[in-house]
Amino acid sequence: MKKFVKSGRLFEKALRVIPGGVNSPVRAFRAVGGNPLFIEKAKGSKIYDVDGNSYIDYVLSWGPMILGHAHPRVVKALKAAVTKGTSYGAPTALEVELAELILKIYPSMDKVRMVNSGTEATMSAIRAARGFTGRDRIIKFEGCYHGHADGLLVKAGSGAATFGLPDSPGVPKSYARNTITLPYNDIPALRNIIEKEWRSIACVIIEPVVGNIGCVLPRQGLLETLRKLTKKYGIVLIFDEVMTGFRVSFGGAQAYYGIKPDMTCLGKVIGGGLPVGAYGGKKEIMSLISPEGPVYQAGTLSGNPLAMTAGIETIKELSRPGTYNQIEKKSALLEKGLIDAAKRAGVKTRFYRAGSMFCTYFTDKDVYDYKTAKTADTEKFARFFRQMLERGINLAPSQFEAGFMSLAHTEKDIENTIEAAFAAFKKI
Ligand code: KE4
Repeated sequence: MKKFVKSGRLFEKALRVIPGGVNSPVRAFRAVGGNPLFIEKAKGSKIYDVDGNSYIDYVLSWGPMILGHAHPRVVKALKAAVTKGTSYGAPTALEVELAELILKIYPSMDKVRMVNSGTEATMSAIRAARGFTGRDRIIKFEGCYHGHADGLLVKAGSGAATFGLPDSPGVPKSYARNTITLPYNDIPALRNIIEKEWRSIACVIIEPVVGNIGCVLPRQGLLETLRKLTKKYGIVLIFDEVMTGFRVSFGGAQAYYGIKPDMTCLGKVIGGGLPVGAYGGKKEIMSLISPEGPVYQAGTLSGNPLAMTAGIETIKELSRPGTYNQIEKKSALLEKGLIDAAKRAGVKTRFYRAGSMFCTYFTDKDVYDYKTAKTADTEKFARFFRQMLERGINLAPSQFEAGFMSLAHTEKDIENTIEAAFAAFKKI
């Protein structure tokens, strides 16, 4: 039995000074029970808690650590960068270099603006879309998470076409009213709303693969229909690729599915573990962004030299030939092993994967939207999570989160994970 004494003590102290003892809710283990692990360090595919327990890590800081933790190339570059100061509040060559790299890999964007989180990226992209179209309302999809800006913490109103309702205290009804929430993969509902309401709709924002209800794939035709309808009615199509960018493929979901959005939001991988978000798109839209245009958006630490350094080195390392074949092989090996382990243990699961993001649902129903994801047995997931933790495997502490593969995971790591999963499936 692993010991979690020091984590427990730290959590008690944290609870006295930080809401819920954490700086982001999902880390608190509320969905799986018990106290969260406090992490001491990480290297490659492994993460080590303050009690000295080690784990093969499939959270990878919720996506950024695609190279694995503390990659030598990134650490070396950061060590050199930090001796030159940590922030200037003035432009640097590094910001130009990262922007040029991103625009080369995401050609749907003519220009890109660095911010400090995915939330800032989506919030700013939506403001740009409203500024560009002069329209107020937005469409999002149930279960898609785009960060915690007010207008995005909204659930569907009674009838889908009616006004959204706040999904959190503190969000004014007046904000929520401008957000229409639709079921993911419901093409008729999407067509119906747009054809009726397009005059008031500034943008549609979508996770082209949903990583925030586990891992939900777009059905055949969803993204194509979305692209056609938004083009026809002058609605800005925003792909929130904060999670899918450099994850579903090097060029993200837009390259993988061959769909060109009007705007793209990025985060996670492009910061290599440091705080970076980015939003970009067609020049007609991006030329509206201050100081070039009237749509205001700013940030003290946007384009921070350390964060740019980590992002540049990460993307350059990812650009090496054969990298995505390697991570695809590792991800496919894990997928096969987990599906097989559940079957052999007689546990009904559904497994979905897009590139190196994936999810095992504890359900025997197909999962294609929020409602069907909710058929999963969260208690069973929580028991599985605990069994895997005991066996030294660190999974996302919620049935409704995605898991991630890194280039640092070895075949041995994956074999150990599959063995642990078989034992865990049998125990739950
Ligand atoms: P941040 O503001 O957390 O950097 O990014 C928000 C965001 C935007 N868009 C997508 C598609 C995202 O997945 C996220 C954040 N993802 C969660 C994981 N479910 C971050 C983990 C957390 O909230 O602590």
